[in-house]
Amino acid sequence: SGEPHQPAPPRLLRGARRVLLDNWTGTSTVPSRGLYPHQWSWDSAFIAIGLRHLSAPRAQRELETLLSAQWGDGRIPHIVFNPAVPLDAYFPSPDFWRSSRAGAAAGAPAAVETSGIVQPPVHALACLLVHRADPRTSARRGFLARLYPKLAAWHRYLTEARDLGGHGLVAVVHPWEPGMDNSPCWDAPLKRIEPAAPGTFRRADLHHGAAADRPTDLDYGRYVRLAADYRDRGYRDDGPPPAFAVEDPGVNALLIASEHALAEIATAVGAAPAPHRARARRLTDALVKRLWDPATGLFLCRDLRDDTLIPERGAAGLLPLIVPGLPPALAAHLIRTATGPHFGLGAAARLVPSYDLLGAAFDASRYWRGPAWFNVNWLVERGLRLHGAAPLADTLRSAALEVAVSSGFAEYVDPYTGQARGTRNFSWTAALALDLLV
Ligand code: 9WN
Repeated sequence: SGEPHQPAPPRLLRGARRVLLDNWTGTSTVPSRGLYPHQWSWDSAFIAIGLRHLSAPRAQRELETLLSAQWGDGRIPHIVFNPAVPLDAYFPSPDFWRSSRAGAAAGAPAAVETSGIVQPPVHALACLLVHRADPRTSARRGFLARLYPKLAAWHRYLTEARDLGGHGLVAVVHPWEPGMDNSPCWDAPLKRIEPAAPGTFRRADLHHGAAADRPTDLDYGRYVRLAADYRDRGYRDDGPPPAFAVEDPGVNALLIASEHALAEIATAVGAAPAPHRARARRLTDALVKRLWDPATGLFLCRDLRDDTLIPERGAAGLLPLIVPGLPPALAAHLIRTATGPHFGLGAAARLVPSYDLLGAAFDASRYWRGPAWFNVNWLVERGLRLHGAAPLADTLRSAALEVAVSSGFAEYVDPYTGQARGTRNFSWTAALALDLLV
């Protein structure tokens, strides 16, 4: 087509605004109208980061809606269900999770149905950025003052109930929790899980996406088994260790970045920032000690079932670049890894892939097994800037803006060609492009 190589910013602005307006429900934003018709936890955080440039009150509302579904034990559920959406529009639906009954002992809300697992804690970071976009409106609405105790309870849940290994890091108990569902990093730990029988559940995602872009039926069988087992133990984190328990560098890096943000928020509301800074330092030490792998120059996932590092290079291992207190030598090493043959930044790849370009399991189309995602690229872009690699950040930023527009705000893209994969008009793609633009 006669597409100009460099998208005109007005086109990007118009397109991104349209996606975010179309996907707004009145109280929050759906990730996509067809494939994901409810509210997702880390999507809402990324969406709010972009939405703040269009409407600060709306961005505040996005996060308030999510946090109003917080459980008594502090967890923020990964999905908040919209009761107006038919049950068969998304699987697993509220009648699978049964949060208000199965999660009652863990403090699941009675008035709204949610899932029972979590997603990466980007929320405090998002709240701070949303506040900064319009501090006056934020102060008038008491935005930070109302959200601070909720965010503190959320981080407490993660660092206490979810420190399953007892080594000072957060563990995930389901592949949906780190948000990178079918990453090859989960292949080995998932092998131990007996999949739910194919006839016992009905996927809804294949009505909206190409099967080759999505996880397999076998993956889904295991996702269902793990989620049902967690539900059947009342979503409790004490008791026998779960069958799937992994320390993920992305989740922990985002928690650390959010803990630093929480220190700023504490200061803004007249609370003490020091405990948050201390916790961020402790988490950073544990992250380096438990997950840094000098041989690959990357952070790896640690399988708690046998306490070993999983020898797969996932993009989550680059996300500690977002950590302000990362030792400079490690940051430099991570940047070399990002620009090397496995991730191809500034070289073979247009955008940072979700998984090792040279890995045996690499697949340029299939979801988290190779395609480039815009939230990952936004985080890497921010991290490069944070650690003094501005020219490389500029290169990545231009590529991300170009591909966001040319792909129709795709959910993910082929990391080499930028060709659209998954669903289109995806909210966080639009939101984060907007944030990179302004
Ligand atoms: C399961 C909503 C979510 C994202 C995840 C992404 C995908 C869900 C699914 O969509 O996961 O939570 O149905 O595949 O992997 O990161 O938050 O956009």
